[in-house]
Amino acid sequence: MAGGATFEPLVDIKGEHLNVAKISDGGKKQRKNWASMWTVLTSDQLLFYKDKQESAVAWYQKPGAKTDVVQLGGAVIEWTTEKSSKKNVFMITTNTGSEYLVQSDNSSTASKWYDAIKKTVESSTKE
Ligand code: I3S
Repeated sequence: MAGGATFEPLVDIKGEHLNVAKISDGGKKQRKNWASMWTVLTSDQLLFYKDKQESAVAWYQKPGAKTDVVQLGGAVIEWTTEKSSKKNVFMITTNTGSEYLVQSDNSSTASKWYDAIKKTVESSTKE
């Protein structure tokens, strides 16, 4: 696939529906609005698509697509029990101050994504 290398995840993880709420955009608090998003991990980004079909076309080819691109370089990922009453919630804080809550009712699904994202954060964060 042309340009595939850029999108090759470091860890073997498939796209999956996760519950996502963006609670801060560049340091500006957002109203919490949980949505089920088709989530894809690349070598340095986390992509949230409205649905799986949307992920079939690269986001940069679809300006109108409701895709959120989370840069993982310099980000922080941590489990949280304070930001939501839901279980299995972790928060990603980007280096530009955006905050995303990510959740799955299935604890092993949540752990698998937490671990994969954490590894990707570490490998894509320059010292
Ligand atoms: O942190 P909050 O404000 O208690 O989050 C809840 C609200 O976003 C709520 O929506 P409205 O208050 O706008 O109706 C959501 O329905 C809840 O899911 C949020 O709480 P949880 O604990 O589920 O993240």
